[in-house]
Amino acid sequence: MTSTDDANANLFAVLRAAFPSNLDAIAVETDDGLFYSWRDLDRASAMIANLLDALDLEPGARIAVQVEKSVEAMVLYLATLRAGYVFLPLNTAYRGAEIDYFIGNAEPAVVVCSSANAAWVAPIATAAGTRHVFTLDDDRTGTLLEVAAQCSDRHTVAARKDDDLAAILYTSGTTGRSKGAMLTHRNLSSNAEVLKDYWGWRSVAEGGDVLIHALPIFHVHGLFVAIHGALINGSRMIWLNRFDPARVVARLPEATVFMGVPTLYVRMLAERSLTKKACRNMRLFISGSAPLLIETFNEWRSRTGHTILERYGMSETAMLTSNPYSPVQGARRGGTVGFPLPGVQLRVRDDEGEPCPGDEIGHIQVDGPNVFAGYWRMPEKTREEFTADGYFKTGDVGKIDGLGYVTIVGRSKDLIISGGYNVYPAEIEGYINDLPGVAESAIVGVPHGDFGEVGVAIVTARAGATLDGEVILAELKGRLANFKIPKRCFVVAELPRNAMGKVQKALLREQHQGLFKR
Ligand code: MCA
Ligand code: AMP
Repeated sequence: MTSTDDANANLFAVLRAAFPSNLDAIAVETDDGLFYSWRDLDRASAMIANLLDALDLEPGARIAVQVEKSVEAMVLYLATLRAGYVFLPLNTAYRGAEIDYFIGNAEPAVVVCSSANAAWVAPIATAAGTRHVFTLDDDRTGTLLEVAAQCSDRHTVAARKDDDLAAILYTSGTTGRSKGAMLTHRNLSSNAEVLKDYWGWRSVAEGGDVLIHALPIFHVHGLFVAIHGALINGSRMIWLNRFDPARVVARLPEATVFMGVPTLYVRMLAERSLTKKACRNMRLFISGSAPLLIETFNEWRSRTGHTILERYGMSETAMLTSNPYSPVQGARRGGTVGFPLPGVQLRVRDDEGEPCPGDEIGHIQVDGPNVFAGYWRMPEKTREEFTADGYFKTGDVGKIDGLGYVTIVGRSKDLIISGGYNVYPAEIEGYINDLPGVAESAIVGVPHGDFGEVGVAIVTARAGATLDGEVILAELKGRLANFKIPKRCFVVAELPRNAMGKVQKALLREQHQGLFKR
């Protein structure tokens, strides 16, 4: 259903319209034995939406959420949509310095955090002017649910237009400081509708689908691509609050669709229980968020008989390209991210912004209804990231071959993707450079058998100071999300520089690339 003048463009209205007629059917089954019907999702999201409405918030108010994954956390997302507010998910690994920045930048009216973190999150929120702080834990406790239990389970979905904000997701692109990508109801609903068809989701009448959901729900992949994919198709989810390769493999025989970052596939391949028999009921394995090594692609196919479908997306755009689902559209080619999705314009330009002839490598630029509305309160930065004719500069470097397949060959932005999480060297270098005795630092990504790539720090000391790499890493712990902390830290006399005095990161990558190879 797309929005017209009379239809409500609120994404929740689009998803709710796809709920099966039998609301008592199971919508979500958790891996530890809880069952939620479609009616449960509708009632619970209505109760929390009524809680939010009772707070008398400004239109466009942000609801910041840093909680462990749970079905209730998903319901909070749905409630925020249906009440018409702006959902702001935050990685559960973020610590004080990061949360301080996000809440200061987004100024949320409401913050929902885990009870374990409330002691340090609440003061940050209050200092930033947040008037309401609730707790929500993954064992179905917390003040949010206690208050919502007193609210009505009937709620009229707030009317929202295509261009009204639905969510803000922080990402950093080139510079170290995170920017809030503003996503509208239409950005998200248009992408969900395209993927529903493109990935062959089957209606209940066609036998339906069952998605295994094992990704975090504070990023696009788990929050939008996976959840919207299931909900907009009325499909059941088998829900894991934390990824566990053995548990995912054990549930594969009951499922039909799985989505993961490459690390999840690498870890499942290490499970002896992963066999063709375990995958007999599956119809689709999707990978994205980071490059899928051709070795993983090939090993998965020989072990399970399934050819992984790799796709490419961003926080600013949701999904951009996908390998074909049906053989009629073409082969799924490992090492490529397939074709631009219907409605997505994708082009490759050189450093001067001119078209790259043939399949020459250049800067990937995109346009489409899924491309975000800009960075939150950063109009200048937003303008820099779009071309004069309105294409978004992805910061990715790639090419389009003669058959139309897109291949990502690198990034012009200084970005490490570790286990599917983005690590921005500039951000970490900033923290290290502020440590006593440090002259300067460079963070580079090196191959890692499990996470794909991880950060390694190379640091120089001020005159007269002596540094210890382990001490430097220990200093970062507790201040920054653990996944961002470099896995090794080397102290050197000086950093290699080119003629212009720029640190030669490529040289550092080459020096350390063998550190974590399997
Ligand atoms: C955990 N650790 C990591 C990572 N995850 N280190 C580097 N990179 C990581 N990704 C560290 C922890 O800090 C901890 O270190 C130790 O590993 C074990 O932590 P734990 O939480 O137990 O790790 P895990 O459970 O094994 O998590 C690994 C994981 C997780 C399951 C691969 O990283 C994950 O779910 N990644 C998916 C991220 C995602 O959803 N990406 C989509 C982004 P210590 O012991 O020192 O604390 S959306 C996107 O990119 C675009 C839009 C798109 O196209 O989708
Ligand atoms: P994010 O900051 O979470 O929006 O991450 C988006 C970035 O992830 C993209 O700009 C790409 O660099 C990378 N990415 C996403 N999907 C893929 C993929 N299939 N292959 C390689 N890189 C990818």
